Amino acid sequence: MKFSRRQFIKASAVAAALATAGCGVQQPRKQDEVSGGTQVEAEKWYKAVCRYCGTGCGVMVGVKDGKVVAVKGDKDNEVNKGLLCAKAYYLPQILTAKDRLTKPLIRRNGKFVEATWDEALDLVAEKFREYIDKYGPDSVGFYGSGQAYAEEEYVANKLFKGAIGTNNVEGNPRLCMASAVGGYITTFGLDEPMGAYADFEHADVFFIIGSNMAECHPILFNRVTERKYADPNVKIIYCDPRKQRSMDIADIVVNFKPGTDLALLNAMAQVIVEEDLVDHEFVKKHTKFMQGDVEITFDQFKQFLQEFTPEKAEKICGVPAREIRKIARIFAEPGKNSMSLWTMGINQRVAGVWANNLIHNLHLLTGKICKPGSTPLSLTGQPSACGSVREVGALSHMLPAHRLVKNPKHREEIAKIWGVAPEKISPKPGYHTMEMFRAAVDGRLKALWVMCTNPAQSLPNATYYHQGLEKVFLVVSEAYHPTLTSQFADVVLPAALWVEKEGIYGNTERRTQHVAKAVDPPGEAKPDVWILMEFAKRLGYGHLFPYKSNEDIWNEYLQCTAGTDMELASYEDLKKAHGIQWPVPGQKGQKGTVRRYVAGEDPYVKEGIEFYGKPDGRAIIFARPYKGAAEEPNDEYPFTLTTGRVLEHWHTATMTGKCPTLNRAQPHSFVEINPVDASKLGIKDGDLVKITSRRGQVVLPARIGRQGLPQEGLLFATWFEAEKLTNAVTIDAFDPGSKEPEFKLCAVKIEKV
Ligand SMILES: Nc1nc2c(c(=O)[nH]1)N[C@H]1C(S)=C(S)[C@@H](COP(=O)(O)OP(=O)(O)OC[C@H]3O[C@@H](n4cnc5c(=O)[nH]c(N)nc54)[C@H](O)[C@@H]3O)O[C@H]1N2
Ligand SMILES: Nc1nc2c(c(=O)[nH]1)N[C@H]1C(S)=C(S)[C@@H](COP(=O)(O)OP(=O)(O)OC[C@H]3O[C@@H](n4cnc5c(=O)[nH]c(N)nc54)[C@H](O)[C@@H]3O)O[C@H]1N2
Ligand code: SF4
Ligand SMILES: [Mo]
Repeated sequence: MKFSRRQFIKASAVAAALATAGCGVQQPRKQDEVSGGTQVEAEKWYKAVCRYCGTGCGVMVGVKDGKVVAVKGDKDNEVNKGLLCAKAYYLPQILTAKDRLTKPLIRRNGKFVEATWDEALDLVAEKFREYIDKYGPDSVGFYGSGQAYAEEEYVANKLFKGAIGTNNVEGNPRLCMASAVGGYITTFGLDEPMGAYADFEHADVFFIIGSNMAECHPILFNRVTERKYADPNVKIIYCDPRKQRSMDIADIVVNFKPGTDLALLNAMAQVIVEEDLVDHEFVKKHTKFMQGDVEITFDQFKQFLQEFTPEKAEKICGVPAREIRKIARIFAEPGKNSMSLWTMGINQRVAGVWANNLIHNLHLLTGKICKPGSTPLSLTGQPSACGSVREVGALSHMLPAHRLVKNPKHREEIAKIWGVAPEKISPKPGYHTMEMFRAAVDGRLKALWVMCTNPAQSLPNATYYHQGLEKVFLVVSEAYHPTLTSQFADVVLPAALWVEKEGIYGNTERRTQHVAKAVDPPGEAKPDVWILMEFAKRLGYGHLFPYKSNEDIWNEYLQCTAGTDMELASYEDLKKAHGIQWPVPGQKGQKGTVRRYVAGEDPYVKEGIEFYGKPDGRAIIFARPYKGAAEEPNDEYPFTLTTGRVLEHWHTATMTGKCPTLNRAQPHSFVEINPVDASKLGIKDGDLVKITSRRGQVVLPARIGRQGLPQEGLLFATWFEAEKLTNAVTIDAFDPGSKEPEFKLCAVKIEKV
């Protein structure tokens, strides 16, 4: 059966609507049913979490004869209450794809040959040891993922930082969440949101910016939609330089010029201050104002905002002043609850941290925070960017449970738990992601372990960094071969995938969830934890990794979280519960914490609201000046290129590309062009278009006048197809604070080929 994209989306929407309309949990769709064959009844069901987005939907995985035959929504999971988006139903197919890697591979004379685990791991250990001895521990590095389990990232972090002695531990959340982390830390002193999905049902206003929720967080989008249906007075403000599917539900669409968010957000604050929509009591009690490192007064802040009157902002962002006033008034209306949601349109920017600060400003000025329905909630992309990387501290400047490598007390605490000498952990932050791959190019980095990510396709300015992947001794742990990254590898290690192993994910709303092992991995594929521990043994660090199970690893990690702001739940409780939100003081019980910083909900607050991440308990309202894109269009490169996602595919499509229905609905990467620009250039829908930047080029089929509509001068390209490297074009400029690159904006020219 041929399934068009329209039918596909309709089917997902209908399925979701049916389930919410009281038809209960959706009937499990069998794997064979999905691919058009006969139905198979599952014999046993296992509790797990969807493999894809940071929404973190609970799933039940049905198994028969050692094979996953069905996936259905977990009705006891608060996140999705039994609902799933379409991608999840096809998950069984990713496990049995033909290109699953089942044996280690070693490159010999330019060709990959099969090897035993001993051969592969001995070789890897020998090479790493050689480089560490010759050039020091900082000549090696680890690049992991917000899609790996927390235990996997914990073991890798400990191995590299605590045993080998280098802080060169990074991961793809740097490309994704780093600016959101920077925003929460600078404004509130601690990472991760105070709010939760439970706020959806209490919000009167949704302010959504730089986020395509319908395609990227479908179940959360469904919750927004439900809220709107339940109460028609609910207002949805949708801000994005490109019109997209999510806007179907919006009351107000704000189509501002790409890269001008800071002006728009400051102008909203200006209106709030000018029209005195400020909650003065809240501001006095719980906030202070800062410009850079200097504390300023409310009046000075007001003065600063004079640069951003709606009239002045209109000139920068192209949004009529009256529209800016209108959305600011709706957001700030006294007595109403406002919830902000944002994703990569805000984070993947050279001013990503500042844009995050400005969203927080709106909530702090109006006191619309720490109450049901009033909260700034950054949507996380990957299933465990929070759980496995932000919390485990698997970035180059961090240690577990929100600790920093620079802090001697933090190093000492962690060294003690890890059983290593405190001097072993270096006080110097390692290379951040872009620097790590640059170091591979210029020879500072000699050996690199890549786990559960596909950087050859997902890094910005990718072709440049391919030289580095070519040069370093590259170990890639992967579920499939070939991928764009595994092609550069010296050794490829076959990894168990998703429910072929157990593990912990942590989603957007501080919810920690256990994924049960349901089936065995194919061939000789192994869980990443096993692979890393075997590697550690061969380097002579086996004694530091005595774990017999994932629970043993978790118990050690729990010691790191004890007494911190992010105490986690016990493995036993996590196995039973359908997700538990931290902090969980004492690590016992399944209650968890829905909202932070507020008495009655957050166990660490005795009275009222307290932003205890800051020494004085006050959150900061920042005066942040305007900053545009790193690369603005000019005569030679007259277009702005932005890049992003579609509903059907997950990133580099190594997984979703194995599902025939998803592939049929969305077979190729494409570039959306505004019809006015297209007609000027004589480009028609379906024509091949060459996109060229200062860094590289890619040829993609044009899409004109279909569902996504970039404004004039803007192009939107997808990057899921390995054969068409969109990231050859994107820019590797990054935010100086978060080091997150600006995937969302660069200057290009286009021509019909
Ligand atoms: N189906 C699917 N879902 C996914 C993923 C996937 O690959 N596929 N990936 C997951 C991951 S890891 C992530 S990070 C999220 C990403 O989720 P989103 O961030 O929602 O998705 P994107 O398509 O990357 O970009 C979102 C929007 O940013 C807008 N944008 C471009 N330039 C600007 C700008 O200057 N300012 C603003 N405000 N907006 C701008 C784009 O027009 C686009 O609509 O999705 C997660 N969910
Ligand atoms: N142009 C452009 N580029 C972008 C972005 C953008 O918006 N525009 N977004 C950025 C963002 S937000 C993100 S999060 C990144 C994502 O980029 P990547 O992380 O590079 O993309 P994925 O395709 O998710 O790669 C995950 C890989 O892990 C493998 N895998 C799956 N499960 C396992 C496992 O259990 N173990 C192991 N060892 N391997 C496994 C998969 O087969 C896949 O190859 O891309 C970034 N790149
Ligand atoms: S919304 Fe995200 S987590 Fe939920 S089913 Fe869809 S892809 Fe999976
Ligand atoms: Mo992401």
